[in-house]
Amino acid sequence: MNLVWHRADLRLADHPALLETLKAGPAVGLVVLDPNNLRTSPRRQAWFLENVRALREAYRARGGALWVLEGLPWEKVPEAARRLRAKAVYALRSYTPYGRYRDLRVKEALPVPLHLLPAPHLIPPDLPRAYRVYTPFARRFQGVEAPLPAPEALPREEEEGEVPRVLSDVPLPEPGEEAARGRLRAFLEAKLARYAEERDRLDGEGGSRLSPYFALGVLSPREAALRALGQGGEGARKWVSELLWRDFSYHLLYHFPHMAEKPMDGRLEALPWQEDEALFQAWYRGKTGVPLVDAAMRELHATGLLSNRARMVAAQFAVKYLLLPWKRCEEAFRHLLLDGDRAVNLQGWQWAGGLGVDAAPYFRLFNPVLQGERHDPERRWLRRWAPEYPSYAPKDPVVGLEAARRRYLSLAEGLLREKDPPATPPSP
Ligand code: FAD
Ligand code: IRF
Repeated sequence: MNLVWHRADLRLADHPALLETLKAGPAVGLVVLDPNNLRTSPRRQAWFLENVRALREAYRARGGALWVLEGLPWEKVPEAARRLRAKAVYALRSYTPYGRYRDLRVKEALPVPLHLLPAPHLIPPDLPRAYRVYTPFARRFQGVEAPLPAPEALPREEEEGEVPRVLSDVPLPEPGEEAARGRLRAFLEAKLARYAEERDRLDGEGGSRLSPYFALGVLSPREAALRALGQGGEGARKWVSELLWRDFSYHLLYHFPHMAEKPMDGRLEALPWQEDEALFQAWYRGKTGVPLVDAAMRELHATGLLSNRARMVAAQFAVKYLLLPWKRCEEAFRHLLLDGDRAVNLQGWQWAGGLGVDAAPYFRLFNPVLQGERHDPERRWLRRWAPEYPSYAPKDPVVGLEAARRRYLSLAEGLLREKDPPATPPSP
């Protein structure tokens, strides 16, 4: 008997560890409900748990069994291995700091080998060469390898453990691999061709809304990319480039784990971050008086989802216009998102906040008025989420846009100039 341990890969298709386990003989699936991962909002707990339940159903439908144990992985994985007399445990490699720490501890605690296989990505995040800029990273993309099939039948075994129910405060998408695949199909049919033009819409209608599935590995990015590229066209290329941004996020956090705590450009740590509770609450609750930012934060609270454009503006507003402590904002934002993912969210915040990810220049500031007018010209999205505003013009804003913009530019310029190497060596 062997064990295949699912973590952020709650699916049966394109799962190298599952197939490898089955080659070695009969196997049982395992999910460990890890308090370190589940210390998050009810909506995200519920989304994870509902996808575990769907995975268990998929195991059952093929005759197999998924064990669900609650506790610390370095206790529960060895416990499951002992009880099943497993000869080995298989899993897909994790690239995040906690994932790597956890896997080391489990390895040490296990009396049998833990085989970690490369997880399906479009570009392996752990490329030995560390890229800080997206374009050269994305050039390493050489096409998609064919995804692996899901096993048709799984070995019979007793099930163990219950999947708890948690009540979500937002409606959840339908969980599970089949639902994800259905959504992918619908997106490819109806929206992919116009993706390049429509992806910036503030209402998010141009995108696939597959991110909550990708975040838990319910759908393999290889399967998604292969189908999109098979359809061809500019929309497909653009969409796959967004999936590459996802891999780039894991790549960054893998090589620069300190980006979880500090700006990638360390000089910007010295910005005068405003420890101002009222200001934070105004941003977090969508009460800044800046219509685009307020609509974004309210949609996020109400749905757990938000378009990329609205995320960029809301996050950048917190960092550059309000100078709010960006780590606190990043974390609060992540706990509201159904797709909230440490690596991707950190990349998004550091990119939008101009904190040193990619080549995003510090001096670029989105104007939330123009952004609204351009990407929601009929103001339908605005009316839905912040109906008190007749237009994208600020109304009693917590900061004046122009004054805040100038304050930020002069602060950032000062810091970035200060520690730059002098152009000519100072004379002795
Ligand atoms: P589509 O447009 O259909 O794109 C397809 C897939 O590509 C997405 O599902 C996602 O997996 C990936 N993707 C798309 N855009 C990006 C991007 N900019 N960076 C990395 N991957 C991308 N995405 C998350 O999945 N989790 C997060 O926690 C997260 N936090 C973000 C925070 C900020 C401040 C910003 C600016 C962006 C963040 N994103 C995050 C990226 C992006 O906004 C979402 O992935 C996207 O809006 C999801 O919608 P979709 O599924 O319709 O995407
Ligand atoms: N992975 C687990 O193994 N166990 C859990 O209980 C997890 N809960 C999660 C909850 C939410 C909201 C997300 C992800 C998880 N994950 C869990 C997947 C982790 O991202 C993955 O295990 C990673 O390697 C460790 I979103 O941080």
